[in-house]
Amino acid sequence: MKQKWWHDKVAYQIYPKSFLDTNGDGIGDLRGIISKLDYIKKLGIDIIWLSPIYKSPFVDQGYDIADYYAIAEEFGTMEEFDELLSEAKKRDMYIIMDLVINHCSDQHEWFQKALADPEGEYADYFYFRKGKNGNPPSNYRSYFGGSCWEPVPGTDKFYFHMFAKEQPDLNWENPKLRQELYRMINWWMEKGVAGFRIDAIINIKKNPDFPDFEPDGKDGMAGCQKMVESVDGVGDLLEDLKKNTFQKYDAFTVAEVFSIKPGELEQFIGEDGHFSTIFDFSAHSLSEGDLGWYDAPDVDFKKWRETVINAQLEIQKHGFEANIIENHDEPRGVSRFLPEYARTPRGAKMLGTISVLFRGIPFIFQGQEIGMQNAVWNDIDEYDDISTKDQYHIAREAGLSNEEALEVCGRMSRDNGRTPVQWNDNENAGFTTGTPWLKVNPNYKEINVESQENDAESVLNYYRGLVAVRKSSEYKEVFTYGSYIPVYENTQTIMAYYRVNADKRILVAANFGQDEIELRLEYPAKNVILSNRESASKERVNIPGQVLKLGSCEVIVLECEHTV
Ligand code: TEU
Ligand code: CA
Repeated sequence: MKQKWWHDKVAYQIYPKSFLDTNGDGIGDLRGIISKLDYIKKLGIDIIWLSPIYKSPFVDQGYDIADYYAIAEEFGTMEEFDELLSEAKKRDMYIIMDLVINHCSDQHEWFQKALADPEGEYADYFYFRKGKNGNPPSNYRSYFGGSCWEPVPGTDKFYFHMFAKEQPDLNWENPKLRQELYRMINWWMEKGVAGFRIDAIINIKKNPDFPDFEPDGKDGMAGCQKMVESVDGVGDLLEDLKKNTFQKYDAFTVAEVFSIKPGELEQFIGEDGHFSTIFDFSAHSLSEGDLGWYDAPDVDFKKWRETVINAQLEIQKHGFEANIIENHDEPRGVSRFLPEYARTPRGAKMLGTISVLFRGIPFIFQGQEIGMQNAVWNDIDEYDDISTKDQYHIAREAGLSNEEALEVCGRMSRDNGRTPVQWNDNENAGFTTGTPWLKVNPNYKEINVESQENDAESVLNYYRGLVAVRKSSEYKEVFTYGSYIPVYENTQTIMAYYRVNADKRILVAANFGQDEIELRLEYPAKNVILSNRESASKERVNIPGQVLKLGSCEVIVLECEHTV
């Protein structure tokens, strides 16, 4: 396999609005990010992904871009962005931007011009279609609820949007539009960004006929992803995109791809794939409801284990995926993937170890490194997220009470990942001196960066050690290129795997259960590389007689004898 500059990197996602506010307006900003670069560096991070910071009306928190060449005033200025780039560079870190090119904002000048002249050239930057007897052209339900079609005022036409109505989809069949986007991407590359996280990119290919699908809900509509799943040809668009942009710069690209067809992984992440990598969302899919969040199942340990093992085995045949336990669209991983007894610092370390040492590019989401958890939400008005509001209504319409619907949102809301980073135990967790745009999780007195800085046993210091192990000169090779081999997969509570290359065999083993477990080692132990056992009991981490004892929520990273 050809080695690439990003293969051995560790990435960190910043959700700027919630990271750190430095001017008291309650909104995180670029200054805040700049001031924490040393903190991020100390965590061992190489690549920083910034969720959108472009000019936007923030209907969908910046995923609705009004100007691809401007920084949102809320976040700062282009000068500050340039400063961020150069400060990151000084520290050997790379910045990647969020690239939202399936759609833009309805405030973008292209869309404004399209509305002003629905027969003109800009209308063809979007999907403007005649309705059927005054009804929308097709029965698609958007990802955020309601029809995908919105009337174009003063005409018999509708425009297409897969997300909010303020996020009109761009027409990728139009070569002019594509050129505009490529020019913009190259402009950011020239500026010095190292690449992009690419938003919702699988959606760019439409079926131009927009055929109706069998309704899948009481509203008589069908989820618009039905069209995405049934249409062919996205690969041609993605290749065109890559050749005209990323490839010329050896950029790092990580795409958000939810549905790819069987057998297509090679085309996406193989050596000549459309992208450097894509996120592994296999675990995320386990708590997807058929009808909405309200019928989303809890994550079952065995199902989760089987799913991520299969994903790892499949992915390594082709390349690398990006491993996450949470992001800005998800509840916190500790609250979602761990049973209640494990939602502790110990559990957070365990989950982090399993994820960070997987084969692939680890992405750590802001706050994950201190074990942030879901917040408690008492009222639907406490939420800001458009998707949460939609899901609340879906739940209510399905007959759930206010309390029940709130419970559902509390479990699943995207705002769980978006509450401000908990920096210290001052008011508003040190995030802002003003009023935070979204509530701070009240558990900030117990969970915050400052207290963890001073605690050798904290989740934060553990994560630092974990990333350091992964990147250490001794183990970097095996954790980057070593193969992934699952083990003990028939046990009740153990999640374990080997990372193996020509000269090393590492066992990563975690006990997700409540009782201590004994495992017979298949290969003699050489040394303990990492353990989440608290220091008072660390001396117990020796392995007499090849029997490994793992207490509840204990994880161990063990180098084994390796003979080839
Ligand atoms: O998300 C795409 C997406 O399909 C899912 O996030 C999903 O629809 C959503 O979480 C439903 O709750 C990307 C971004 O990550 C997300 O923040 C944006 O809202 C979306 O695209 C639109 O740009
Ligand atoms: Ca601010």
